[in-house]
Amino acid sequence: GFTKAAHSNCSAILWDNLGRNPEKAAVIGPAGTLTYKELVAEAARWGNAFLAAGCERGERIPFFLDDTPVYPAAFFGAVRAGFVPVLLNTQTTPDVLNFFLKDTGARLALCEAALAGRFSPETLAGTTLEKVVIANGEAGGNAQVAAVDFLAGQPEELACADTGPDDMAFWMYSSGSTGRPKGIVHLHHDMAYTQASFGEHVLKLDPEDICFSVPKIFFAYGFGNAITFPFSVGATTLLMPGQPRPAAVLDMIETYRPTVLFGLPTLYTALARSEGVDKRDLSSLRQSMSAAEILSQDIYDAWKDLTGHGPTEGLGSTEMLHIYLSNSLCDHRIGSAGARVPGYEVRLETPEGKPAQPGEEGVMFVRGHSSAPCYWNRPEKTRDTMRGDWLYTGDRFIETDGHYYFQGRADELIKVSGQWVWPLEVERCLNEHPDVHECAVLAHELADRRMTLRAIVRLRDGGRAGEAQSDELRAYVKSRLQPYKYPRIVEYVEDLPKTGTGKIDRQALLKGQTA
Ligand code: 3SK
Repeated sequence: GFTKAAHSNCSAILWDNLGRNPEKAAVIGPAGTLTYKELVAEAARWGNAFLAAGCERGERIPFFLDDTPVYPAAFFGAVRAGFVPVLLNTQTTPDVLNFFLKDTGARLALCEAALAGRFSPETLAGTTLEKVVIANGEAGGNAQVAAVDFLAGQPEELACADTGPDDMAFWMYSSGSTGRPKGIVHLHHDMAYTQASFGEHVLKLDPEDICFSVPKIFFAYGFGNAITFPFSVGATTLLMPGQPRPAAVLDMIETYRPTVLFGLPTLYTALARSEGVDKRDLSSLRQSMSAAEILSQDIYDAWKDLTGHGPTEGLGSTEMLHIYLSNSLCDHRIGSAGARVPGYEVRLETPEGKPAQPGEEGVMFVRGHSSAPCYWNRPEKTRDTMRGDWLYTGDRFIETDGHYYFQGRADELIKVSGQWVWPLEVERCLNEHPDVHECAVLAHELADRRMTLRAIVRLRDGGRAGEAQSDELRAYVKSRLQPYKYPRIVEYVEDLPKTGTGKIDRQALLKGQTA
């Protein structure tokens, strides 16, 4: 059966551990270890510090943080005191960070010391930001205060704000089809719902489990893996700050012996192909989860050879907070995103608006109580996506035997390394390069089924097609956009095919036709 707990404040997910296992390790890792008792005390200090700083009920507090114990402490302190953490991607470019600060209307933000330079005067221009609390290091500029000073003298007990299950609890941002990110609003009852659905029915953690989410906490996927699920059952989370390079991830597994690993296909590919992986001790892992993209049979098999189990694949969304389609350890169909997770309903609709029949393609709608009610300040986007209590996913699927097979996006967004890329943004960037006359950027499926970007470029006169030029174009995109948006494949053409109205004919390019 499916039982749902509706927390009136989602900090109960952490605080409930005081009554059952206060001395148990809640967080471990290179940035520090905290028991549940210690983590609750830290969270209380954060909540009290936000109150002392004059934060008001419902006020948004952007988090620009890496994965260390500060993240759960500040998150739970903020929500318990009635504030709204906004979990920001730390790869955000200055212009988008400036937009986030304006969109949230924040007065106070948290920033990792190593990233403090990102809060430059240009980034703060036109925003209402007054103070930046620097975590895990020293404060620099005038609006900055170090977390140690911000927290000094704060009590280790915190009364819970008078919130209700349907009150706004936290936000995450998703990149949108127009390129302008959308603030996704989540409510206090949403975390418990993901635990009651995916957590209890697929993941089935035990208090003895140690979870290791390589995707960071600011991703909805990482947030559930590293926070919601382990804390809901009194298990332990292993937090790894910094770049998750394969060797570093393998070192973490050997040192901290996690039992459940969470990653994307890109991670499993990198780990399975990394040098010396077969000599590493991966014996602590009992399950590995993969989401966001399709995993190839090769990598599934390679991971199974290394660990005794293939990665369990699922699919979710930031709007739904976590996974609503999933395989499981005992029922895995390779190439499928899985079956409906208990607690969620899904339906496929044909382009004519009719229910798709088994074997027929349709766009997926999903329904469940972890669904974000709206995008912040975006009524039209909200109307497009949140249709009654159904959420329009834009993902095309075919259902066979209750299992769903991804067929692509209904619009043009492309998911690369688990993150959405709008090809137009990359095209616009490339078009600014002095050697580019015009270009088109398309999705390209690699042999192992991961998606990447393919740029088809017509150079200006004098431009020289070749590897040096391609390297320069890739570096150019990486320096201007978030690095994962670079086109891995660059091809050159004399001319690009055009439609009758003079637009680049993307359909023709997809069919392999050039002008
Ligand atoms: O992309 C996904 O599959 C996903 C899974 C869980 C939570 C969030 C997302 C976007």
